[in-house]
Amino acid sequence: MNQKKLFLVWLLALLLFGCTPSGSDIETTISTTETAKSTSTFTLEPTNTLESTSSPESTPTNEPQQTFMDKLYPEYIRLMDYNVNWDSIFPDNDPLNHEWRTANKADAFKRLIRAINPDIVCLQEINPARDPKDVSTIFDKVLPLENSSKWQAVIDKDTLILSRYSLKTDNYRMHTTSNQKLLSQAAALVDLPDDEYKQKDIYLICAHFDAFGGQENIYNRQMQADMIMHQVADLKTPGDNIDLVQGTPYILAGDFNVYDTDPAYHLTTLITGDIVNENLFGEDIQPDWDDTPLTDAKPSHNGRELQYYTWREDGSGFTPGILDRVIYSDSVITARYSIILNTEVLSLKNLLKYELQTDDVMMNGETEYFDHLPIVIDFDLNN
Ligand SMILES: [Ca+2]
Ligand SMILES: [Ca+2]
Ligand SMILES: [Ca+2]
Ligand SMILES: [Ca+2]
Repeated sequence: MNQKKLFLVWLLALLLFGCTPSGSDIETTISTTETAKSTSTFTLEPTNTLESTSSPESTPTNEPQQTFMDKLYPEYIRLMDYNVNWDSIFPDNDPLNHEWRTANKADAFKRLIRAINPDIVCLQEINPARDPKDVSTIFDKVLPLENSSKWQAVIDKDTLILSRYSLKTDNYRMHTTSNQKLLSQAAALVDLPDDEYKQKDIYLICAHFDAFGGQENIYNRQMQADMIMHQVADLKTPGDNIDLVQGTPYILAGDFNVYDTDPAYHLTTLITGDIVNENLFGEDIQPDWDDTPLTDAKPSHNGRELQYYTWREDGSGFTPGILDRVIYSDSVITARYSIILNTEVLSLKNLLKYELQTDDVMMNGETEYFDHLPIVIDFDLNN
């Protein structure tokens, strides 16, 4: 039993015996049980269901208030982005498990997607040899759709897009030449139901950029970003390979491997449209529909605006980092709720409410090995 479980048992015992610990008691206990966690800011969860610190003070109003993880309005589109760590979401005996698979998170993944209840999903580190149905059948079991509809899925290399709405890929894929194939990422138009969203759909690129340091990998990441901006230039203007209806919201999600050990200029490219390899991918662009930069959603752990890392492995020699991003065309779509779901610091009340377990986002809870954490963003299409 680790220290956190001991702490939860202690807290339960206090509640059972009717004692109410003062805030300072709790802080003291936490500071003594959490001293080993050098990079963790661990504070007590608020006692209400709203885990965010950003909400306004309670003002009487008829408007619904954001609570933790609940969609504020049903018409918001919820995106989940998650690097799952090579095929960890499949059972041990799955013959298609990737050779780099190290963990079995099959049950935890089911709990996470049930709790998050996304509309569209971008996953990375799925064995490229898989049929995308391997993943969509998991969603069909855990989050069955009405009218016997099925979850839709497309895969490109290890990146996979899932949607509860139909996905269009003809004329919406990334258009790479034969020697640019490795730069390709999963891409699809999410065809939202016209009766609810009129003519509005969402275009999603689900990316996994080259990993590790070194000049070659840094160069490859820049090429991948340039390639995506080339695609954005195409989708905005009539002709060439892809055309979107003017004002169609688009989202660039995934694991962009944004490290603090290199300049990570590829992130700047993805937001500002400054293409570096202009001889290959064309002139710089103004990526948003109103010719402004895009926006990085910058979610925080459980919406509390204290921690922002999306990857962490203590003892690896690397500091926790924001490797994973959700970047979007903010002129036509707004992120109303942005969180990194971290079950490890989730209040007991919300663990119980969402039927999650403390270690659900961990590869190894004893060593603070999270690998990547899931990101949840609610998009409002009415702006
Ligand atoms: Ca539609
Ligand atoms: Ca075009
Ligand atoms: Ca440039
Ligand atoms: Ca903008």
